[in-house]
Amino acid sequence: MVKVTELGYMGFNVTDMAAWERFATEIVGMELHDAGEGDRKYLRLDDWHHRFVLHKSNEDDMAYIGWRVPGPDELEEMAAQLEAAKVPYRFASTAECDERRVLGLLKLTDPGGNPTEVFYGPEVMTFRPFHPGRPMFGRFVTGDQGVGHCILRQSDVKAAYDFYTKVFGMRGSVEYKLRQPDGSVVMPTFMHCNDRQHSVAFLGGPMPKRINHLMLEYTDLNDLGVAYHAVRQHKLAVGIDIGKHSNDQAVTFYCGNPSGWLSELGWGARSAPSQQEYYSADIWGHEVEASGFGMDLDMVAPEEET
Ligand code: MBD
Ligand code: FE
Repeated sequence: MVKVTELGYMGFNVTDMAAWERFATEIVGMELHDAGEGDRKYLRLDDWHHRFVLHKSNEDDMAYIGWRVPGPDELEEMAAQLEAAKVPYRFASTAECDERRVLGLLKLTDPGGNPTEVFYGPEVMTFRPFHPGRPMFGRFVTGDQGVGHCILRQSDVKAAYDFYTKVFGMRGSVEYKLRQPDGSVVMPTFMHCNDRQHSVAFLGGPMPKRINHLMLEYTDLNDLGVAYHAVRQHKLAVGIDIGKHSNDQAVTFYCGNPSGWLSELGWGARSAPSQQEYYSADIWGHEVEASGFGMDLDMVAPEEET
């Protein structure tokens, strides 16, 4: 069976391009690459042509997500796996591949209705080294671990689990049982496809957008600190304050981005597990602060509860 190897890229539909450019570069540290196309701008995190595309739009949501396979044979095999699982898909045209700066591309939707692509052969601009949008102490963690992780909308978590394991070849499970103040228990599911502890996760239940958050990871704690300070200085909404997760053990915080969904910024994550575990709280912090981001999730360790 062929497996996806990384979360490679994403497209975002955005209403406020200027606000996104400032947020992505000045606060997060991404490199803006304007190819003069008018309706879109690129964001770089490493030597790839881009990792994210900002599309000028009248909605604020994820437009598409791209999962990588190693090469052309694996793309063909993935097509066969989609066929066998009766998931509708199509091979993208040469023009569509060029648009994404990849050699080959399949287009489909996941069980949650999220526009999903499987690709091989991204354009890597070895002649154009990553140039951060603001001074950085280190870099973004990418390479074999892909660009980061996200939480996507899935109305049927079982269907999502089956798709991401049986068709995309990922592994994972419920990793938390979080008892909430109202007595309910939230059980998020986390999936991995490489060393990154998770590349995609599902909360289940209704979500206003396809995406809840996208996590990017710094190699240097100072860059997380600089981002956190800038978010506080600019008085951006903080959905979940700084803390340390039990599953990936990353120090992270979540801030509202110009599209009104969350950008999780982090540092220090550990690798994906070889055997699954679950947790009932985070290690420290991660207090819910601003509500309205679909992450009013009580993850605070018992000693910290007031
Ligand atoms: C995460 O990255 C996350 O977003 C949540 C809710 C729990 C653990 C790790
Ligand atoms: Fe996360």
